[in-house]
Parts: sequence; structure tokens; C-alpha cells
Amino acid sequence: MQAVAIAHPNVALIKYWGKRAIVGNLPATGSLSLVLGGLSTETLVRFEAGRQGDRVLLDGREDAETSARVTACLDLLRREAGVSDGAVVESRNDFPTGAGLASSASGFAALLVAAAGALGLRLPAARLAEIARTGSGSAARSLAGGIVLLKNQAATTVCTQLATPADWPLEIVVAVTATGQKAISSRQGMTLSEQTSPYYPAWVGSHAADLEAGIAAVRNRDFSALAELSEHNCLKMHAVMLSTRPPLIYWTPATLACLLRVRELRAGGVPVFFTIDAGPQLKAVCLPAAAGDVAAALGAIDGVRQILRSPLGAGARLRAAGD
Ligand code: 2P0
Repeated sequence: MQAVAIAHPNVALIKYWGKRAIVGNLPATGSLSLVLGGLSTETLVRFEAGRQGDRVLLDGREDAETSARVTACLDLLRREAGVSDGAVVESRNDFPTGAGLASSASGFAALLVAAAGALGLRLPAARLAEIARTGSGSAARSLAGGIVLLKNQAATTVCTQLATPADWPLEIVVAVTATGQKAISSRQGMTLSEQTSPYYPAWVGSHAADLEAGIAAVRNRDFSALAELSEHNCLKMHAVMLSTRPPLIYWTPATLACLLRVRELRAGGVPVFFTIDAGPQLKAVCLPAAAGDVAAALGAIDGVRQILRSPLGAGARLRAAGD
């Protein structure tokens, strides 16, 4: 009744911001993302016979909102397995938590794989992804590895791996500019944007075209097209965030300095582009040969506290010997 799983966070190039439906946590838009193999979440799940309720420790701490979301996911798995025992969940990240580095994506992907393993459940990948989505809309993207597409379909979402890490080896350089937890969660922020940003309808309305162009850029391994499109989609999402009431301002001065430096590097011929999520970290996506120079350039910027480097990674899995 115990298992340990490993999952990696992901970063979307074509982003998800907004809900189609609160029930089932259905995204308003599809998304296209990269799995960051250099950053990991490790989660242990142990179901204890006769235990009432779950105990959830995230980096050694309990948090009521996270616990409630975890229990809701575990309830769905318990129903599938026909058991009612409570669980102890211990999850650790080797990177800053709740700071725009998709810790909830890797967290819920690892949770689902570990819990299904502990219960001996062999669910179809689509069902696992559906349950993961209720915990975190971006979690299904961490179940698969490499470059992943999450598309809306009827009353659900479908997750497809567009490329393995070996198919198109990209490297991600993360410039960490602040490590505190954000004040407003993505979930709250999305609802606020939908309710108050005059740009929200345009964001949703123009999204399908971005997604199709992103899929084509990945299929053609067209780095320049993916660079231009990803930066556009990212800035469009931040325009929605900035025009939300109250405004969602996730950037620090260092985030903006990194953004401008990445654009300068690309104008000088370096294969790199930026993306930024609901947090202050800038992620620079580059061809591997450029990663050293990009890391050095971003590391030299005032206010950058740490540089993390990551190749593309594998999907969530049970921990194996050697992991
Ligand atoms: C993304 N984000 O596509 C976008 C960009 C944040 C900014 O997916 O409400 O934390 O739990 O489904 O999973 C945030 O997604 O939000 C997110 P919920 P989640 O990566």
C-alpha cells in the first residue's frame, strides 16, 4: 500500500490561463509545454488500513488548501480501487515551491502515479490525466515527457507527446529572481482575469491559432518560429494578467531585465527565447549549444539569485533503482 513516484515540472510555451468549467477543472484553452527533467518532485504515498483522513506534507509542511486538493484526487482513486483508507503523503521538491515553477504540476503528477501504484491500480493514461487535471490543470502535462500537447476535447482534455527529449533536445535555463510564494494562486488569478480583464475574450479567441502554429513549429523543429510565437503567447497572457482587477503583476525588475537580455541575445544570433509563467522566474529555452552562454548572460543580471539548467525530461514514473 506504499509507492514513491518522481515527476518533473513543465513550462508551457503556448499557455493555459482561464477555465472552461470549474467542475472537472477544464481549461479554457489547450497548451503546449516542455517537461523540465532537471527539476524534480518526489512523492511517497502510503495508504494505512483503517486510517481516517489524509495527512499531506509538502516539503515537510502541512497546508490546508493543498491538502484539500490532494484528498479530492485521492478520493477519486479510492473510488476506482474500492478502498476507503486514509493516506500519508510526503512530497519534496528540489526547486522553489509555489513560485511560478509549476510545482503543482509535478506535485500532482507524482501524487497520482504514486497513489495509483500504492493501490495497485492500472488506470488508462487518459483517466489518470483526467484525475490529475482536477488537482492541477497543468499536471497532465507532467505525466508525459518531452514536448507535450494538452488539447480540449468535448467534456475532457487529451494529452499527447509531440516529441521525446531525444527527438528535439532543447535546454531550459531558469533565472530565479525571487523565491517567495506568490500571493494569488494561478487558480484564483485565472478566475479574476476571466471576470475582470477586457482582454480575456481576445486571449481565448486567438488561442487556437497559436496552438496550431505551435504544433506545426514543433513538428517542423522550427526553432525561430517557436521562439517568436512563444514570446508572443507569453506576453499576451501577461497582458491579460496585468489588465486584471486587481492587477496580477508577477514580474520583478530582474524578470524584465532578463526578458530584454534574451531578446538582445536572439537578435545577435543566439538560439534562445523566453517564457514567463505566473511567477517572477524567467525561463530561457535554447538549443543546447547556446545554454552555457545564456546561463552566463542571465546569471550576470542584477537581481538574479540563482540559475537552474535543465534538459527536457521524462514523464512521471514510479521510482526505480537508480532514480
Ligand atoms: C501554464 N499556468 O500553461 C500556465 C501559465 C500558469 C501560467 O498552468 O488552477 O497551477 O490548478 O489548474 O495547474 C497554472 O496551472 O492551475 C498554469 P489550476 P495550475 O503553464
